[in-house]
Amino acid sequence: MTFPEPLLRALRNARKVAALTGAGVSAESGVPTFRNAQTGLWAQFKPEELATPGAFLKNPRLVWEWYEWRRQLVQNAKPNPAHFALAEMENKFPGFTLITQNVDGLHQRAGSRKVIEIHGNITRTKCFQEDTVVTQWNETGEVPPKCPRCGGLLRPDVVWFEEALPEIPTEAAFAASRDCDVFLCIGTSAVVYPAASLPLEALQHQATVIEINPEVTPLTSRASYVLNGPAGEILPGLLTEVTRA
Ligand code: BJW
Repeated sequence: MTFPEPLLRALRNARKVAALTGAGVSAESGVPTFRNAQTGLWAQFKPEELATPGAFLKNPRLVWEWYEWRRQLVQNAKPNPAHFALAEMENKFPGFTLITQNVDGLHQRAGSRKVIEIHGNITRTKCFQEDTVVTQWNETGEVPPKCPRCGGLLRPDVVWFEEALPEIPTEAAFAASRDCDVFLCIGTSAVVYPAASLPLEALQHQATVIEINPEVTPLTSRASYVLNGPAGEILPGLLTEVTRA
C-alpha cells in the first residue's frame, strides 16, 4: 500500500501519538472479533447477550464457560504483525500511548510495555459481589467457583455492557486522546461507548485521525485518513514508511 504523503508527514512531525485498538487487531491471531459469528458450540449465542451482568446472573455457568473457552483460545493464540508493529511504535514514536478495548493481553505479549486496558483483562478473575480481584480459590467443581472471602460468584475481570469502565485507565485514555497530534483507530467497529468517543475527542482537539479497518464504521466518514485493509499488513508497512530515513 502507498500512504498519502501528508499522512506520513503528520506522523513524522507528531509530538504525541495515541492508538486505540479493537478486536480486529487480534483477528489475524485467530481470535474471533466480537461481532463476528461465533463457531462451534457457541455459534447459537450472541456475544452481546453474554457480556452483561444480567446474563451472568441468569446463567452464571454458561457465561463462565464461555469465558473459559475464550481464555483457552487466547492462551493458544500468538501476537501477529499488527501487535508487533504497535510494540515497535512505543520505541519509535515520541509520547506514544496505546489504548486497547481488547481483553486478550496480546499487546503485552508482543512487547508493548504501557497498555491502557479500558475493558479489563480476561486472564484476571474478580468477585461479582465485592468487585475485587481474586487470584486463588478452592476448586470444588462448582461452576463458577466461589470467592474464598465472601462466597460470592467469581467472574472474569472484564467490563460488561451497562458497567462502568475502570476510572484511572479511562481518564488516561481520554487525556491521551485530547492531547495527541495523531490518533490511530485500529480494528474497532467504533460502536461501543465510551471507547467510540475517543477518536471523536481527538478530532475535536484538532488531531489527525487515521482509521485502519477493512470495513466501513461510523468513524470512517469523519476520519482524516482511512487505510482500508487488515491491520497486520497496514501497520508494519506504515511503520517502515514513517521511520524511513
Ligand atoms: C479488522 C480486521 C483486521 C476485522 N484488521 N481490522 C452512548 C451512546 C450509546 C450507547 C451508550 C453510550 N454510552 C454507553 C452506552 C451503552 C453501551 C454501548 O456502547 N452500547 C452500544 C453497543 C450502543 N456501553 C456500555 O454499556 C459501557 N458502559 C457504560 O457506558 O457504563 C456507563 C456507566 C456509568 C456508571 C455506572 C454504570 C454504568 C460498557 C461497554 C463495555 C464493552 N464490553 C465489551 C466486552 C468486554 C469483555 C469481553 O471481551 O467479553 O467489550 S463489548 C465488546 O465490544 C468488547 C469490545 O472491546 C467492544 C468493542 O468491540 P470491537 O473491539 O470494536 O470489536 P468488533 O467485533 O465490534 O469490531 C471488530 C472490527 O475489526 C470490525 O470493524 C472489523 O471490520 C475489524 N477488523 N478484521 C483490522 N484484520
